Amino acid sequence: MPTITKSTCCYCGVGCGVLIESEGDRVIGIQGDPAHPANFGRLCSKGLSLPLTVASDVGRALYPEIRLDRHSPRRQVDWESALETVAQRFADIARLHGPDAVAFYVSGQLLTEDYYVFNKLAKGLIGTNNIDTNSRLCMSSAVTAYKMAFGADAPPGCYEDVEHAKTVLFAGSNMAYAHPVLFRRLEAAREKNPDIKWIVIDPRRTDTAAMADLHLAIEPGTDVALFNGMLHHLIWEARIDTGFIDRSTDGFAAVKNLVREYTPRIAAEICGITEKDLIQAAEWFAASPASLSLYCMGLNQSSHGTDKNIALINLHLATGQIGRPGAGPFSLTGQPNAMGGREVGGMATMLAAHREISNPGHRAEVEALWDVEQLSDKPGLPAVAMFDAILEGKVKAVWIVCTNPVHSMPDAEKIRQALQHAEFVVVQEAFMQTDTMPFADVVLPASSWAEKTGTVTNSERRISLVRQAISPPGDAKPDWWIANNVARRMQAQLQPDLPDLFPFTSPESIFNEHRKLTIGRDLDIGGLSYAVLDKQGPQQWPFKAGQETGQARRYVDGLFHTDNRRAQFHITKYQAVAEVTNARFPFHLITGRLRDQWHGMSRSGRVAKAFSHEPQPALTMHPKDAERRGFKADQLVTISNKQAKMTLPLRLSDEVKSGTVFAAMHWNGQYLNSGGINEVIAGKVDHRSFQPELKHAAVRIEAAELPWRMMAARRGDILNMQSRVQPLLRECAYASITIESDVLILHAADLVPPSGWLERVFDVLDFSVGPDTLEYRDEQRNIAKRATWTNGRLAGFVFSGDIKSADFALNHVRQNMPWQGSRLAIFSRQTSGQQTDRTVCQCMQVKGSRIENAIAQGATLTQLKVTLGCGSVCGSCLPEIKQMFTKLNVA
Ligand SMILES: Nc1nc2c(c(=O)[nH]1)N[C@H]1C(S)=C(S)[C@@H](COP(=O)(O)OP(=O)(O)OC[C@H]3O[C@@H](n4cnc5c(=O)[nH]c(N)nc54)[C@H](O)[C@@H]3O)O[C@H]1N2
Ligand SMILES: Nc1nc2c(c(=O)[nH]1)N[C@H]1C(S)=C(S)[C@@H](COP(=O)(O)OP(=O)(O)OC[C@H]3O[C@@H](n4cnc5c(=O)[nH]c(N)nc54)[C@H](O)[C@@H]3O)O[C@H]1N2
Ligand code: SF4
Ligand SMILES: [Mo]
Repeated sequence: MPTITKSTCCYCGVGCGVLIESEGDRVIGIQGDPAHPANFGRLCSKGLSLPLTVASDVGRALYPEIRLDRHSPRRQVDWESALETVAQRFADIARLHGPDAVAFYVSGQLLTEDYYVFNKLAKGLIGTNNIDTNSRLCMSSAVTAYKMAFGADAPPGCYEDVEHAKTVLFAGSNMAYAHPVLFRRLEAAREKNPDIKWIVIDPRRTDTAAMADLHLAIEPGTDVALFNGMLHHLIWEARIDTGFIDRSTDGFAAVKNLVREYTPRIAAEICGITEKDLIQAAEWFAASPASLSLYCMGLNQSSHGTDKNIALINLHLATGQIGRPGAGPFSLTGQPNAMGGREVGGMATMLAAHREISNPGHRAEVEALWDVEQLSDKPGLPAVAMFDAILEGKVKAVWIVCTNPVHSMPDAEKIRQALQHAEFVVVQEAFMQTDTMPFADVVLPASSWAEKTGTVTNSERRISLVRQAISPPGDAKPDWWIANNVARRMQAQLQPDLPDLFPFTSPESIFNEHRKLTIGRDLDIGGLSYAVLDKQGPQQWPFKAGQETGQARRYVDGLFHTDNRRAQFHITKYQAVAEVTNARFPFHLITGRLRDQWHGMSRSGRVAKAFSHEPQPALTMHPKDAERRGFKADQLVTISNKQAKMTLPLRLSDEVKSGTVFAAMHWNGQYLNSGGINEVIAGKVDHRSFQPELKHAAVRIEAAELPWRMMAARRGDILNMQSRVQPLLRECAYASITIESDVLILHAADLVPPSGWLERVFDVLDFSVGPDTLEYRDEQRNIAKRATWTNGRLAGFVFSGDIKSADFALNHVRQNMPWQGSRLAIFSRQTSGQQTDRTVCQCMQVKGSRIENAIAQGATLTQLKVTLGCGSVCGSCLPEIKQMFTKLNVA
């Protein structure tokens, strides 16, 4: 009998409830939890494919590993030695060089309980505030702005607001991809009420933007000018809410003065949009009975991300669009527990339960609650500065947990150098093949989704239980357990006289201590416990002792969390992106997400169908820009700036404006010959939030002159093959891995084949010549080909130097049908003009061409769902299908 475990999806900040179906230690199915208030049973393509990510132990971190020095390989050890080594080295370095010589780099994907222990270990025991997280790359501008404007962190609204809003402003958010289940609720609301207006602010015509009533395709980084211009118009036209401004805010006069110079005409010019559109957006925003803005990385990941957030909040305050159902500035959190990390204060710039390091009263409170002597009053190093300090040798030991900085931080080469330079690097991971892993002196294997218990807080401040359904593979342990066991050993060394700081025996015992720290704070969860969460389901904070439920919406009384309870306006001057384009680097490069992949792909990359929507890495360019330069679709181009150079295939689309190119952030050394797009992203930080500008770089694009081409495909055990091919990628000027069901596809290019490379490809993909493996060689033309058959079916090929017949061969590998006729035909036969046909629907694997044909023959959306099945499961493809209807001019 399968067991059903109620838990939470480990991907995005929507925080959908899931029902995990398991048998013994195998997850065999998943469903959305109909009772969970974030998703009411729905899941997106990523959530639905979670069982596939835990189906195999291949590639998982299974046992602790240690290397004695940088020149020897790591070897497997038992937990005792691993815990002791980490405790000893961290304690030694802290004793010898001071507590600030060690650092922790953690993650918004940790559970609150994991986070809590790490934070207490760094700040309470070691006495350093050097604990920062990948949330610095994600939410810190939103946090800073909320605190500046409202005196407290976290979104004021709740998910129900998406159903009450009459104008929805999406700013720098591609919700159709990044928060799909919540997006379904917005779609449903607009279907019910077609008067609802959607405004999307994004330099790209994303699936979200394509569905908008008004898409403002602004120049990258110009949001502040836009918001200031909108406010100018509203002040001029007396569309502001002076009652609310007088009653509930401070600082309006200075803002009014500032926006004087941002006339709609000037602002529209800066943004590269029409004045009419800017005014239309302002009108819809102010006139609406309820305007909701939903914003994400397009605002936060900027060298002036705090200003972008503030300028938008200024608009809400000036128009009184806050504190009512459907109104308010709602920052969407990216990771499943971005909020929980903020709650426990697991960042270099804050203390537990939204307290401030610089506030002596706050420090004293935490000292008393933790029973420790003195917390450091020195702010810790935020992510980018932390890695700079590692490179400079100021920070000597770093413990990286549940994040892959060599891929996700800006300036990948600098991060690699920093980790190379560090004295001691600990990597606590669930998967072995990340780009950060080669730098680990110690690997601590972590249990992961479905294998651990704790809590997470989603975008609407709702705390949900994550429950263990199966045992972790090998010797992997929960993150809190690892931290707690090192901490206990470290306390024995560093602070033996203090009372036991780490008495935790379960996630619940940690939660109970965390709860104590929140009492009396804005996020008071005094009334919450595992028992309450278990019985009443997920709850929003604040949830004080004695209350029956949490608070859905904050600031409904017009009172804020600042000292005088008034919200604060702040002036926001428009500043350009940190790297401006010029004659040498003429293109704006912007970055973002794909629909079915998650970050560094260590998890989603294990699911073949996650590749079907966007099988290959690409740089997207406007067709006119390509034509001007003589570029063709699919050719390889180099992207370069002062920092680095990398190569990607070119994709042509008018989704981007002329002058702007786009690359997805996901691809990295697991599937690509380089570390991915952060090779060329410098990431200058915002001076208040310290968040780096991950969304933008100024770059040059040139044709990559790489005449030697190679393509291979092989049917087999994907995870095994991928792990064997990965080390070969870096040797080529370009190489990438794509996965299609059980076929691995390898593309490579260079001036000439790297010496011995091809032989290694034959070897790792199992192409040794024999009765079922044919070879063709033309030494003069530098062509080498092999193909192999299993049970009379083509099971793979490697074509080097001439890939003209690759499409024909690939189709045969895909189809896996008995081979007819001469096997030798494989080396010469070509198919004509194969069009790349993308898989639009991941769940039912429906190709775009089939959907288009059906639409052309008059099918309605409902008929498509019935006949082809597309859009009938998770709905993530609906925005794209709706665009197809529009494109084919069918209403
Ligand atoms: N499928 C999928 N979903 C995810 C994730 C994932 O990896 N995959 N990750 C999760 C996480 S951690 C996060 S933080 C969220 C991110 O969610 P989003 O922020 O919605 O996603 P992104 O694609 O990173 O960026 C959003 C948009 O910002 C636009 N943009 C770039 N520059 C600018 C600018 O200057 N101004 C404006 N207004 N827009 C700009 C980009 O074109 C892009 O479409 O997604 C979460 N959900
Ligand atoms: N250019 C550019 N760069 C970006 C962005 C962008 O838009 N553009 N977005 C940024 C944003 S918003 C974010 S959030 C970051 C994300 O960047 P990362 O944090 O690097 O992203 P992930 O790949 O999700 O890393 C999580 C790691 O934890 C591991 N893991 C999974 N489960 C567990 C577990 O239970 N325990 C432990 N210990 N490990 C586990 C996974 O295998 C994975 O390697 O990237 C940032 N970088
Ligand atoms: S929207 Fe998708 S990825 Fe996000 S929590 Fe829900 S199922 Fe998971
Ligand atoms: Mo994020």
